[in-house]
Amino acid sequence: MSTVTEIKVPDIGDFKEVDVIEILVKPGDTVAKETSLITVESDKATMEIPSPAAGVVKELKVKLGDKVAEGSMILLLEASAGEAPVPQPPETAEISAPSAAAPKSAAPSTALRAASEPAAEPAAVPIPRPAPVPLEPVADVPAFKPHASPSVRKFARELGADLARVRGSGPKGRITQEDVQAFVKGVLTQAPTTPLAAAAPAGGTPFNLPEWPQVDFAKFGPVELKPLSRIRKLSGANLHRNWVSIPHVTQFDEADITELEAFRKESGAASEKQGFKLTMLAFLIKACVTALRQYPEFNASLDSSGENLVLKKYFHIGVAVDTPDGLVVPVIRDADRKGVYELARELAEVSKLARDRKLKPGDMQGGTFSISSLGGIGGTAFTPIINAPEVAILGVSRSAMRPVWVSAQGEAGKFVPRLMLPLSLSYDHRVIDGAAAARFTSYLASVLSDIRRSLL
Ligand code: CAO
Repeated sequence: MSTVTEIKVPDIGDFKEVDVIEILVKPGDTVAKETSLITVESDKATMEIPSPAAGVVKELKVKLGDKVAEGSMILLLEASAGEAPVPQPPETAEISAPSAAAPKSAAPSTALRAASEPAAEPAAVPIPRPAPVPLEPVADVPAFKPHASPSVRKFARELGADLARVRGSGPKGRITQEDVQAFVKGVLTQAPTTPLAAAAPAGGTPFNLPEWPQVDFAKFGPVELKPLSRIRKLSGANLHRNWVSIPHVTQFDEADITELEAFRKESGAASEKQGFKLTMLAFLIKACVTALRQYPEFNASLDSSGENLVLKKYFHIGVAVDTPDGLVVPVIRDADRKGVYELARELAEVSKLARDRKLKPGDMQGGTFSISSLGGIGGTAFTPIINAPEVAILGVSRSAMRPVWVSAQGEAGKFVPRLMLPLSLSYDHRVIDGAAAARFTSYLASVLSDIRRSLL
């Protein structure tokens, strides 16, 4: 007698709800154990959910666009003759979002991958690479990281199509199987494509740029090939997406932190006894929270329709941390409820975790606003890239003692030496106007010059 089993979404880590973006089987299909059933996608990653057993698909319980979570029913599976009943729930899906700490043992078919990361090939089934020359001149450098599910990647590989050249028509520019087919057809009928024109996000203005220059660098001198780290590839793809899809403007300002720096030094002894530094960054987080309360549209995200602003009533601040493998942005949660000592201690902990590659994906999620501080390194200003789906990021450069003209108070009519901190606020101009950004940075500067304001 055949057994019909409910196949459900396994543990998908911290992802509460994900979209069903592909259904890879239909009723009547015979599937083997590990055959991919559906592809789901979070804002950061795609994952194929494999069948935990062999059998015949009796009935689908999901459709495209459904939102599913752990335990949601996918389909009914009739076990093949001789098959043991399907164990439920199937093995836990491992997350491999941009974290160096992702477990190495994650099975490729169940691993949540960053959306633009190429799918790992199953070790036991090597897919022969076809000779792709007519479809993808080998010398071309992909100028855009393609966003496609593992099965579409496999399909493209089998056809020898370079996904970097395919325009995605799915949500968020995702490349579908139909897009790959259309691309191949276009190439075969000599349709003109350029890497960026092909890669322009769906619905966006296609770029029509000259081909990427192909240069044999070795012709000009000795070179060495250094593969990009996994973190750099993942963060690079996200930075590229954010850079091309958000209209950035950067507002520059400076804050007089003379008193704040003196206060920080005075108060630092207590934290040093406990083994951490009371850093300027902790005060910056505190001051940013005060400014975000005053200007809530900076602590917000556009919703997926692009028609509403989601104003967040919590203050989770992302902090860019430079690691030998690239940039990561752990999030300090509920910064509004923490004092500067607690923030400083937590900053020391997360930056150590980041550098030791021990951050978990959850440590980098849920941010509402980010700060990138290069002050300890140098520079006078820079233009940070917004960490989508946030709408603003504060860049901080190196403070310097400078003569400032005083026009009021006791020392009116004189230059006085003041410690000035350069601020660079990049914002999403779809959401924030220039005037609002200027108000935000001047308010922030006023809070930093008199930190008592953050108590008000
Ligand atoms: N101006 C002048 N000096 C500064 C400063 C500023 N704005 N900010 C920090 N410093 C000084 C500190 O006083 C400290 O000096 P001492 O060693 O003499 O005490 C030194 O720089 C190191 O500062 P810190 O230990 O307080 O570290 P931090 O809080 O500045 O930075 C962290 C911590 C994790 C943010 C930082 O290590 C880091 O990774 N920064 C890089 C972020 C980045 O790459 N952003 C780029 C994103 S866009 O590509």
